[in-house]
Amino acid sequence: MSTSRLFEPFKLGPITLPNRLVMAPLTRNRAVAGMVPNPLAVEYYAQRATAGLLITEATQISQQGQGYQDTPGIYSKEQIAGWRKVTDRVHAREGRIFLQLWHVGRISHTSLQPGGGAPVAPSAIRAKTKTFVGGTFTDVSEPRALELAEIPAIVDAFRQGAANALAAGFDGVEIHGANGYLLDQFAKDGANKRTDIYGGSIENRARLMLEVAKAVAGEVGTELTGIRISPVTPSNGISDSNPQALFDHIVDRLNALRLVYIHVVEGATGGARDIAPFDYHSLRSRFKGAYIANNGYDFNLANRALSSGEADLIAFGKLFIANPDLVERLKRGAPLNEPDKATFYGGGAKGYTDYPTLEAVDAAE
Ligand code: 8OZ
Repeated sequence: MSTSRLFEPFKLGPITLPNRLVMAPLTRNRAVAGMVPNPLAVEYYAQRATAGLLITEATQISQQGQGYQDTPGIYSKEQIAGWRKVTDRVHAREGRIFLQLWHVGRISHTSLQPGGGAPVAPSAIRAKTKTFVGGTFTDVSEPRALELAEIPAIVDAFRQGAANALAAGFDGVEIHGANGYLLDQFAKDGANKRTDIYGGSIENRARLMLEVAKAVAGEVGTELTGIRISPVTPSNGISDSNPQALFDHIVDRLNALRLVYIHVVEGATGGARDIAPFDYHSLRSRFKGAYIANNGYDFNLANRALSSGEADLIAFGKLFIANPDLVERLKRGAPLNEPDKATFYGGGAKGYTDYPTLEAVDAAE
């Protein structure tokens, strides 16, 4: 048995996590009609309930906020009812689960948008990236710039999504401020060329993310509100000329809002950790709440980050896809299952709910 800070409890706002492992939000594209979570999601999340904290796959707060086929929502009664089954089963297994609130902004396709319209963005600049619709990867559509008058409704959709998440039984919510989606598009000057109060200076570009954080925290409580950021990721064609100054400012303001955690994707999401110089310690020291570190962590790197005090919690993505009992496996130093990329996005039980636990392996022997 391994002794590691990873297996020590952590108090996150009102809840006590039994360990420091977080299941990262992971898009799986298996929602059913009406963008209701797949019935298999109940078993998928429950299988992973020994994680200190589960964070759901990114979940759109409105139809406009959807950018890929078959991602679940949190804006209809049916979606809330579908998620309720997930939270009930996770809680029955004594797990804890936050819902990730998502608006994709320009990373979308007209075929997914209300009335077949253009996706919305800070500025009418198409991202050089693809989305997944109709079973294939397709260029994202040309977006239109949001009118100033439309912005309050977007903030309100995040707030309502958070209220719906609590109605569905979630323990809290995570705002998706990362990976080149709407809030990251507003924050970063590669995507935001606005000349109103939401563009130009760092203060102006950060405004939407901070308004959303304030509205969500006002709805569900600061102690149930976390946020994910990715200061230097190039995901989805995003870029910024001065990410350190931008995110130092954002994290100062998130600290003033007293959010319960920042969840930081360090480096290129799902890729190199050292893609660009960035001082993550600066964010850590500015923020008094919890710091969840993510991206390419394995057992050793996680231990180092926890023992040096660089992070409070570590989020694992691909390892949790393939290892429902990741906590137990790391504790025992047991071998890990390999994730199967071909079943990450879309499909059914294969590569979703059929990864074996150690217990299942032992029983079969
Ligand atoms: C992979 C495929 C589609 C979306 C993210 C929500 O990167 C995603 C995502 C990841 O945050």
